[in-house]
Amino acid sequence: MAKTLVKPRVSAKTKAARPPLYKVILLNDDFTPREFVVQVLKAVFRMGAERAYAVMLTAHRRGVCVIAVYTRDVAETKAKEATELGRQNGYPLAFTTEKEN
Ligand code: TYC
Repeated sequence: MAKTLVKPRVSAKTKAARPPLYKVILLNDDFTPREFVVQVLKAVFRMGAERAYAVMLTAHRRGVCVIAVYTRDVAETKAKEATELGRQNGYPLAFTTEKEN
């Protein structure tokens, strides 16, 4: 009696590609008060006081500090919002975004 060959079904489900992530980077400057930088980090990036202070200090000492990674839209919106808060208060505080490798 001929055996019936049963082929296993191979799942054809394709997983959605993960969207690329973007870093938000804090840039040091000589004018923005440290306390103001900390306030912005807490307000826009939802950091606790200690983390915000540590991030501010890293940017102050090294020139830049990566704050967080988000999808492109979120990263760009937060960087813009945070930079705008500085402008509204007369400070040159700057945040940029960069695609993660
Ligand atoms: N360098 C600023 C000062 O000495 C403080 C500062 C820290 C500004 C981090 C920006 O991203 C920054 N007042």
